[in-house]
Amino acid sequence: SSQTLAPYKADFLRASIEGGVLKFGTFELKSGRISPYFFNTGDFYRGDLLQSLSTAYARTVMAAHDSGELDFDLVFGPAYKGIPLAVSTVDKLAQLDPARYGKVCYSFDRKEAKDHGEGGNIVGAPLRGKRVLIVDDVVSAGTAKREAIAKIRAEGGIVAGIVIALDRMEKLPAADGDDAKPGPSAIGELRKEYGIPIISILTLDDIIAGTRGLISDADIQATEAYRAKYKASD
Ligand code: OMP
Repeated sequence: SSQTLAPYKADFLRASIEGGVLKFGTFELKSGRISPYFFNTGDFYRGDLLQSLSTAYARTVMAAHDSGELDFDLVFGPAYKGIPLAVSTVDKLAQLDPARYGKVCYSFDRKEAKDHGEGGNIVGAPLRGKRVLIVDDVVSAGTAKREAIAKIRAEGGIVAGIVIALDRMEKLPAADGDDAKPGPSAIGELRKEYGIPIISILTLDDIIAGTRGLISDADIQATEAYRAKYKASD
């Protein structure tokens, strides 16, 4: 039941289902996998939903900071879906603890370089020499996060960690395309490769444990079958 989740996680999961952010059906993922569920942070576009989103990100960031797992100077949101995440998280951090987080900055990238006006590829605080916390939506196979890390490094930033809404707990796609084989987790490989903390508000296990009674049994069974097929071996 949702009792097993921290209250802010359970609230976030409930808001995600009620707001239609977490959907059940048939969805083709970026990786080509066909999933019975999809989590779209772009759908937190209503004021009350945005509040629950930014509260969940800010609480997660603060807990990781308090435990010593994460230290950072600025929050970076990769375009496009990361932009409202970074802005609303910085706003919420400053609101929840102004003494500690009032001076934390945000920035985001442009998808296309601008060659007039102020120029450059980054909007917001410059990244050079800064410890950069990436806030982003979902990790499936991990491709999108690799791109964001490369961009931050090219701007002279030091990637300090990643906070995401959902870890789908999936294995990396096999080189030969055979998804029946066991494989290491996409998030685990990112952690190892970059040596940074990657913290998710929710995991697929949380969704399966926390949505009982909120969605149909058929949707839960399909999601469990998907987990059995694609869950990483580590
Ligand atoms: P990877 O790059 O494979 O890790 O996929 C992550 C990206 O897929 C996210 O940044 C989203 O653009 C998209 N996505 C979701 O937003 N929600 C999901 O539930 C699943 C995906 C996905 O396509 O895997």
